[in-house]
Parts: sequence; C-alpha cells; structure tokens
Amino acid sequence: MDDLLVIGKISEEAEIRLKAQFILHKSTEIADFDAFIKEFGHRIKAISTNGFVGAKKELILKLKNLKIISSNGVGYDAIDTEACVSREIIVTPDVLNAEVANTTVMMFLNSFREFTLNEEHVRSRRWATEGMAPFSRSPDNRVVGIIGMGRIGMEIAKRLSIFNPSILYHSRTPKEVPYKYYADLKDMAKDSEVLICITPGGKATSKIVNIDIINALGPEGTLINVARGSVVDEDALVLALEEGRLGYAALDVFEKEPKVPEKLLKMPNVVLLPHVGSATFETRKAMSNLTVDNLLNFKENGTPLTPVPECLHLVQSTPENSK
Ligand code: NAP
Ligand code: 8YV
Repeated sequence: MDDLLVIGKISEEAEIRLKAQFILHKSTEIADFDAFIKEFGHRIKAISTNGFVGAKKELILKLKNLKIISSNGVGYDAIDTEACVSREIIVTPDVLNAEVANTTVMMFLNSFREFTLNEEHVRSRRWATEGMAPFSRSPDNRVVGIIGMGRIGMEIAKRLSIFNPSILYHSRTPKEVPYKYYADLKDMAKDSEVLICITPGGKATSKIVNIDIINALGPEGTLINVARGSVVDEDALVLALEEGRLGYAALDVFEKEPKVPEKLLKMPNVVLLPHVGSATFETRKAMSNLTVDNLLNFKENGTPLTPVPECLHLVQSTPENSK
C-alpha cells in the first residue's frame, strides 16, 4: 500500500475510503513533523490537503517520491506550483460553482439591502425606540463588472440575472459569453456600479484591484471579493472606505486569514464573511468525494480526474504514473 500524508482535517467518510487504499499519516496527529519526514518522507507518494493550508515548497522538495497532491477546493495558490513540476496537482472544480455563486449573490443582496444593519436594528431594539430603519438601495438594474469569467464567474452572472443587471467582465482573454468584455480592468471599473472578484489568487492577480481600480469604482461603488484576499490591495481598500472614495465592500476572503483588519470590523458599509463561499454540508461533501475519487483513480489507473492545467502534460505522459 502507498503512504498518503493528510494535511488538515478530512471527513470520516473520506478517511474510511482512503484507508482502504492507502496508509494514512494525518498531520494533525504528528507530534514532531521533522522527525516524521526523516523516517517516512521517502514513502509518501500522495498528499491530501485543502485550499487553506495547501502544500509548501520546503515540504514538496523533501518528499522525493511524491507524485500527487489532491486539494479539497478549486484555488491552488497555496500549493507551490513551481516545486511541483514533476508532481500532479488536482483540485475539485465545478462541484462548488453553484454554492460559491449563491454566496456571492447573498453578498450582493446584503450590500444593497443591508440585511445585517436591518437585523441589528431589530436586535438592538432600536426599531421600538427610534422607529423604522433607514432605507437601503435596490439591487435591481445594476451594472456589474465581473473580474474572472471562469466556471464560477459564469455561474455568478447566471444567478444574478433575476436582478436584471448589465453584466461586464474582465479576464485575460475574451470568452464566448453574452456579456461585454473589457481588456482593461480600470475601464470596466469606471463603467461598473459593482465589481466582483472571482479570479484565482497567486502572483498573476496579486493586488490587481489596486487604488486606481477602487477610485475608478467610486464612492457609490460596491466591491465584492470571493476570490482570494491577495487579489485586492487591502490597505488601499480600507483607506478608500474610510475616506468615502469607495461606497461598500463585501468580503469573503482576506489577505491574512483569519486576520481581518480591525478597521473593517467597525465599518457599517461592509459585509464580512469567514471564507465560507463553498461551506455548506452538501457542497463540502461533494468536494471531499472528488478529492478522494481523484486519489483513488490515480492509484488505480495512473490518471487523476481533475488535474490543473500546469499538470496536464504529466497526466498524458504515462499510465504508469502511480507505480
Ligand atoms: P476558473 O474557471 O479557472 O476561472 C478563472 C477566471 O479568472 C478565468 O476567467 C480567467 O480567465 C480569469 N483570470 C485568471 N487569471 C487572470 C488574470 N491575471 N487577470 C484577469 N483574469 C484572470 O476558476 P474558478 O473555478 O471560476 O475559480 C476561481 C477562483 O475562485 C479560484 O481560483 C479560487 O481562488 C476562488 N474561489 C473562492 C472560493 C471561496 O470560498 N471564496 C471558493 C471557490 C473558489 P483568463 O485565463 O482568460 O484570464
Ligand atoms: C474552500 C476555496 O474554502 O475552493 C476554493 O478555492 O476557497 C473554498 O472552496 C477551501 O478551498 C477549502 O479547502
């Protein structure tokens, strides 16, 4: 049996399925990790991890016989792709598109209809003492710019359609979609009332939403980030909200999770979520199943089901990959 290093928590069901095919080493039960690597490192052929913890370069380089890293999630910015040139990275795309899009729609609605503030008006008893809560803005007929028109971006556009938005989008290449394409992000920000970030994280998208983009979105604008904290310049965002150069923000992701800038915690015009885009029982179960299916398929046939583009050449190379 091959040895599998499990980084982070996995479900009971996943553990049972994996145990039937691998010798499991759970990082949560390893007291001295360096000693573990010295003793067992050469035996580890596979890693199971998640989007939060990923797999660091130092670890990947130490595991000489590592062939595959299976990550529970679609973003793999926490896995060092450069260190992985000869190992496969697999993720769990598509099974979470609908859930992450639902979360985004909730953030969009909450930004406009201010449910959190309205709820607080009731809980604090101000409804009884001060009367009706202030009006909020309608989510209907807005101009919405989506940064990243991929699997999730497309689902967001689809699910927002009941609010009759004009959808614009920015990505590196135009897609076959019935929305207006902007090669220039700043031009799109100028034309948008709402900007939604749903690109991968990592170097290529680091702080692409910078002060210029935030200023272009403007004092009535709403920024929604469900991508990665790294995509937005968080300091510039906080300052713009403070100075009224940006109207609203709804954030599911942050630069240094689980740390959230203190100033944001006190602002009434922001919606803050603890990275729960895909976090429902149903979707996390589907993601977990796909993480396991990938590993089992790799073990049986040498090919994972959903490799990331950087690894396609490895998948196509030989059916003996897992040997
Ligand atoms: P995807 O299908 O690969 O789509 C990514 C989109 O981003 C594509 O349209 C791509 O188009 C665009 N893009 C990539 N690099 C770009 C760049 N440098 N500048 C502008 N656009 C760029 O990915 P997905 O499945 O939709 O997932 C997107 C991301 O969402 C994940 O990587 C993850 O970080 C995040 N996510 C967050 C949560 C959460 O819980 N908050 C959950 C799931 C996923 P081009 O290649 O043409 O540029
Ligand atoms: C999860 C995510 O929070 O898939 C992603 O990229 O951000 C989320 O679905 C995370 O990956 C769970 O492991």
